[in-house]
This record gives sequence, structure tokens and C-alpha cells, in this order.
Amino acid sequence: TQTIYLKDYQEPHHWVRDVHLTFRLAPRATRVLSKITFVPNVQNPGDLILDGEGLRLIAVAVNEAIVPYQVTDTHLVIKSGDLPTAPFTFEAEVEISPQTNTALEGLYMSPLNVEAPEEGERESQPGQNAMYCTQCEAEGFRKITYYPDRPDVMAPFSVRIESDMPVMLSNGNPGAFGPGFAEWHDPWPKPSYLFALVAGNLINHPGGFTTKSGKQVELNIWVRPGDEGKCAFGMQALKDSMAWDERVYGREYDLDIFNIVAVDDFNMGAMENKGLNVFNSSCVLASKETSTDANFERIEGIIAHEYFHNWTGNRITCRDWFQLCLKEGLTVYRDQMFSGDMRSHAVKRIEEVLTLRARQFREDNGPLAHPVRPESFVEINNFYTATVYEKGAEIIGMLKRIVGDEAYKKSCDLYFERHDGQAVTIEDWLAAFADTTGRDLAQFKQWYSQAGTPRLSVEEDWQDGTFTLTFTQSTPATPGQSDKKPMVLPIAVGLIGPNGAEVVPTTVLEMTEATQSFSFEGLGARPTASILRDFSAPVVLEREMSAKTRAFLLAHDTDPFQKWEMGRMLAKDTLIAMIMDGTPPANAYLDAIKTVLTDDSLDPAFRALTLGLPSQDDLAQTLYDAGVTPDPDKIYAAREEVRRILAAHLREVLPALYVENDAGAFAPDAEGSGKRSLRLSALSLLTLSDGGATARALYKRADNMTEQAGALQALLSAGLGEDELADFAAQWQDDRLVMDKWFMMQVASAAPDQAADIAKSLTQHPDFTMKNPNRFRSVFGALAGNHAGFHASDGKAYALLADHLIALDALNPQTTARMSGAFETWKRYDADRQGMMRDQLERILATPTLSRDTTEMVTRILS
Ligand code: B3K
Ligand code: ZN
Repeated sequence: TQTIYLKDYQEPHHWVRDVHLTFRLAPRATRVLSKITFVPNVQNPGDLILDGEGLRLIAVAVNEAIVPYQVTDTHLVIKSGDLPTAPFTFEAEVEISPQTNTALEGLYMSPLNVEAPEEGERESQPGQNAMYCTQCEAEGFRKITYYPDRPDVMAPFSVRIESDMPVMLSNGNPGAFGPGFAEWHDPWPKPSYLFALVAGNLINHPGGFTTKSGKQVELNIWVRPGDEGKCAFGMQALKDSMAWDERVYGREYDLDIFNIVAVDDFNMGAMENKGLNVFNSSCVLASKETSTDANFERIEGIIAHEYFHNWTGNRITCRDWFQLCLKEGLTVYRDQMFSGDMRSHAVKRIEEVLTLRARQFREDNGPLAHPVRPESFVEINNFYTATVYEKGAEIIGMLKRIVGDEAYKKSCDLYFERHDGQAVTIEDWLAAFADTTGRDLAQFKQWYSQAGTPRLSVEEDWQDGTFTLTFTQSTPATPGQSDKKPMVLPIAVGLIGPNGAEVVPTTVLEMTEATQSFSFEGLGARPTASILRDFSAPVVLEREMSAKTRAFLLAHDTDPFQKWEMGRMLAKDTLIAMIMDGTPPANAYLDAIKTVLTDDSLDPAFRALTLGLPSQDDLAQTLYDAGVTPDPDKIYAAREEVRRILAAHLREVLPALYVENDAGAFAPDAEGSGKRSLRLSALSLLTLSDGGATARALYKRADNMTEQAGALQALLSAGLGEDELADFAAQWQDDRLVMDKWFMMQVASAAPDQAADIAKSLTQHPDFTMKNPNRFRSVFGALAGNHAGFHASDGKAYALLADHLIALDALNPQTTARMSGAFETWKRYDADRQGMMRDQLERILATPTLSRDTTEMVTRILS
């Protein structure tokens, strides 16, 4: 295996002027004919180096003549001496087998059918439901044909598809079509990773959008027959995204048509191919009967994200894969702001921080920690991480907070104007800000290169009307980076007076030193500081605070994030005390929660979030950080105990909360989902004391999946709900996405000593398949996420997951590698558990022909 380094970047020896592709589709023998105009790069002359993997080469020509070439497993090379010095055409014909492509990278079929055709069976007859589909990012195009498969090579593509499929799609605008063929032309230069092709028996949900300059755009969501009723929400989200990008970023759509396709077999959420976004069906199909509020919110966010990539990623792309955060961090930031505008910024911010801490802080604290812009990789697919995406988005948020809204907008405009049509770097992005504002961003830039989550501690001082905050920052060592420098931290602070009124509104302190003081003068009385409002920097704030001060801020802080955070810290302290020595929850915590829950002036969604307890994984990390080896059984038991105590303490208010937050007729908006969320949080506690009566009644009556699944979940987490679980399967057996929930819920809420057995028995279920990533994740993602179940002391869950990762790796390395991250926290635990996890990791690593993807991940996890 070869490691690729950022420092080794070199321009290609050849640029591409245009690309013509013809696809003759057949399940096991698709022919791909390419005709590419190459232009020698005078800056960096050399051989023609084309990537290609798993291709059966039929023919090659240069300027229509035979040339000598070399083919290896990964490349086709023509020596510069055998090439014209002027631009030339390169032609190739290759054969590939989409039907057996279980890796779901390159051209593949959904569903897959890897069994060999029966004797005499015509191989060119895909099933009624089968579709051809591509996934090229990051390096999948090389599995389709020989090409310089790197993002800095951008070219317009013309595509002809020949097949019997009724619908045949590719990037750009439609050209000629007729029975058996369709042509597409994409005028915008793009890298190969944005190429897409889809063909199948698909039905469209149509729509339209008029851009701000009056251009009509045809919109379509293409789905399998039977799914047409689940497209309306996605279509609306797309139109909202198009309007938002015009209004907020001044970015208009640039083709006559925008197509979205839903596919059941997909390695991730969705893909932003130019003009032809391909979505995991779970991230686009929605109906009130089959999707929860969380699904709706996620779908809206992902549709926006992929659409926003049209400018941040497609029109301006990455020079090399080390720059991945250039498009991902920025696009996540943009989709977060969109969702905030569509729903509630306060609630959205809290949810973002929850995800950031659960995924990115976890990553940053373990063996997989890496900079937002990594310096090396073996397999780039392993770097589509929470760090690149979510920490990448936090960097954009900090930059905006530092330069201000107006300068942010000006800088973005300059970036778009300067780099349209180019493949660029983080340096280019930052230069647009430096040039607009005159600021030196050299220190800020460390956010891209220094891994690890900074720890920020604070001391307070009060003297003669002056309140001083002294901050100290440090970042723990991460793999390959032992010495850490001070970072630029925008710390948003507000001060609250003794009577609860705000005396200093939000002020952004810009910390640049290891230790730095900031003073507020002329105050009448010692204030209480609200620090890190809106979570203004992705750091761990280490602040000594009494429960009383926390409760005071929970009651009086004007910043919704900090208000929630105070409740969170109270809950965390309560849980830690319970874990350490069984200390029961203090009334300060219980009463504070009750006050928030019953405060009708607060958004129900916010109240529901305040009732939520920190996850077991979060508690394990907190203990580990404090030098205590986390005991998963104790954490589980303590959390359950606190839930029971909360339920008892809130006994009088829960039934009313449940009744009053009936949202009425279902609408997937912020208001309705907020009420349902509070209602279901109340129900979950209520179910601990009413024997499940309320949840059972809701389960029967529910006309939407949020409440149906919510009621079932409440029952399952109380150890009830067996009949409902069976009923659920009977009702939804024909809906793959809902059945994913059925698989997932059972494993997620299984008792610690049963999780592995339940997961194992589900793998024997006739509807379980290793070939569908959604189904695999619904069982094994849930197992890894069931903290006490995964870490059960018998080690069964570790072994079960390892068995299935080994089996999956032979089919789908990308999903295997990603799921191996379940083991990334192994060093937190006691020697027995560590030993068992190490054994499993070593067993995985010892698998003959283990993929490069999984090898890299497991090696890093073990290091
Ligand atoms: N750009 C894709 C992710 C591709 C992942 C490749 N392993 C989706 C997105 O971030 O929008
Ligand atoms: Zn993205």
C-alpha cells in the first residue's frame, strides 16, 4: 500500500479539453467507449498517466492510430516519446460488469445480482426493478474507464447511453434521444468525480424553478415505481434551497435541468454529481406515514447540501483530495445556516453541537484524530470524516464570527468571482478573506493543520467594578502531532447581573495566546459570565462552576445554546456522581429541569432537548478525560436510574406535557416536530411508570411514523413492546426504509446482555442482507451505538461485529472501513475489554486480501 502526501502534489502532465463517452449498457458486459482530447501541460511535461481499475481493455488509439502503451492493475501509461507534442485524441474501449460490482463504486446495479446467470438465460435482461447507477467520488471513475481521475483535471463531458432502459440520465443538459439511446452534454468543466450515469425503469416527480434572472429550470426526482408518493417534500426542499442560495449567497443555478435520483443501495447519504444528484433513498424519500420528523429534517438538510455543492464543490472544486474540507466544510456550514433559517437557529445549533461532540470530538480524542486538512492518506474514502465535515464547518463559522457578516459575504463573492471554473486550495479560500479584510490569517489557518480539540479553562476575577476573565488554552497530543500551538479562538461572552438581567450583551473575544485576559469595566456588581455562547469555537470548556451558578444561568441566560448547555452540565454532573458513588440527583437539578419543562414561553423543541440526557458514550469519554476508566455497565445502570428518578420527580407534569403537546394534523415543520419531540420525551419517561399504557394507545392511534416509532421506542426502552414490534413488521414488511427502522430499533434499545444475541438473530432474518448498506448499518450501526451492549463484558458484540466486518470487506470495503470506527474508542476501557477489542482488530487485520480501506482504518485504530 502506498501513502499519498499533500507535499508531493504536482500538476498532471496532461490537461483534458473535452470528453466523449458512449455506454453500451449490459449487466455483466457494459462497454465504455471514450474519446478524450488531451492537451500536454507545458508546465509539467511527461508521460500520459491514466488511472484505471478492474477494466477489461478492448482497444486503445491515439489520433486514431495504434501506439505502444503499458497497462498495470491501476494504470495505463503512454510514454511521452510516443505521444504528439500538440493536443491529441485518445480513444479507448473497455468492458466492465456493473451487476457484480458489490463495492457500489464506479458503475453498479441496484439491486445487485451477483449469482451467475443460468445456462441459456439472456444476460442483457436486468430485472424490472433494477437500475444502473454510478458513484465516482472520490476515485470511482477509474472503475469506469481510463482517465486522469483527479479533481484538478476539469473538462466538459458529452455522454451517449445505449440501452433498453426507459430512463437514461447523465450530467448537464439533455441532447438527442430516442428508442434505445439518450445523449447528454454538460458544458461546465468538471472533474471526473462529478460524473454520473443512471438508467432504469424510473418514474419522475416533476417540478420547476425560475431563477432570479428568469431562467426556467426543469426539476425531477426519479424513483422506483411505488415510491412516487414520497417525493413532494424533497421537491419542496430543493426549491427552497435554490431560492436560499440566490438570496443568501447570490448563487444561481446554471443548467436547464436538475435531476435527483433515489437509489436503495448506496454507500453514503447522497452525491452532488453535476446536474444529477444521486441519493440514498433514505435521504430523499419521505412521507408522514413512513418518515420521522428527524428523517424530514435530515432530508431537507441533505438536499440543500448536495444542491449547494453546485457552487461550493462543482463550479469551484478541490485541487487535490487533501483539500476536501474546502468543499465539505463550507457546504456543511451552508446547509446548517439554511436549516436554521428554515427551522430554528437555536434548536439547530444545539443539535449541531450534539453531533459535533458525539462524532468529531470522539474522533479527535482517539487514534483516528487527523487535521481538517490531512497531510497524508492511503485511501481517501477514509477521510470523509466528522473532522473534515463538521469541524470543517465550525472553521467557517469561526471565520465568519471573526470577520463579521458583511466581510464574510464580500469575501465569499470574491472567492466565487476569482475561482469560478477552477480547482483550488484552502490557501485560495483564505486569501479571499485576507484580501477582503486586510487581516493576517496565518494563525487562524492552523485550524486546518492542527488536530485535536483544544481545552479551554477560565479564571474569574472581580475588583472595583472590573470583571476579568483569564483564559488558558491547550490542545492534547494527537497521532503524529505532539507539540500544539495556541489557536485563534473566538469566544462569545455575555454577562448577567445578580438580578438575572443581562449587563453586557454578547461580545466576541478573540483569543490568540496560550493565556490571555479580557476585562469588562464599570460594572455595578459582580456578574455571572456566560461563556462560549452559541458554541462559538469547537473546544472543550473546562470551567469550575457550582450547581447553583449553572441553575442561575439555565434560568437567566439570553443565549439559547448556553441555557441548554447549563442544563446539560447539570445532568452530566448528576450522572457522573451517580456513576462514581451512587449519589442520587440533587434537587437543584431536578427542579431546574422541571422549571424548564413547564415554562410555556420556551420552544417545545428546546424543552425536549433540555430533558435529554448525555449519551453513555459521552459519559464514558468524560470519565476517561478525568482519568477514570469507564465501566459501561455502571454507566448504563446509572443512566437508567437517573431516568427513573426523573420520571418519578416529574410524575405530575409528564401527563400534562404529553397531552398538551399534541401537534394535531401532521406537518413536518419546526413547530409540529418540536411539539412531537417534547411529547415523545415525556412519553418515554411516562412509560417507565404507567406500564406502557399511554405508549400503547399512541402506537395504535398514530397516523405518522414519528409517533408510531416514538411510541414503539418508548416501549422498547422500558423493556416492553413485543406485540407492537411484531405488528410493526407485519404492517411495514414491504417498505425497505421502514424495515430498516425495525431492525435498528431492536438492537439500539436492547438490554446490554441481549444486544449481541438480538443483532445476531436479526442477521438470520430473511430480510437481512449484507449487500444493502442501509440494512447492514441498521443492525451493526445500532449495535455499535448501543454502548453497554457493544461493550458487554462477554465480548460477544465485539466478535459479532468483527465477523461481519470481515465478511462485508470482501463485498464492500468502503462501508466496512467506515464501520470499523466502532472500535476507535478501544483504549478508553479496562484491560479485559481492551484486550478483547485488540484481538478482534488483529483478527480483522489478519484477514487475507483485506481491502486497502479497512487495512488503513484498523491499522490506525490499533496504533
Ligand atoms: N461528496 C459526497 C461524499 C462522497 C463520499 C465518497 N466516499 C457527498 C457529500 O458530501 O455531499
Ligand atoms: Zn458534501
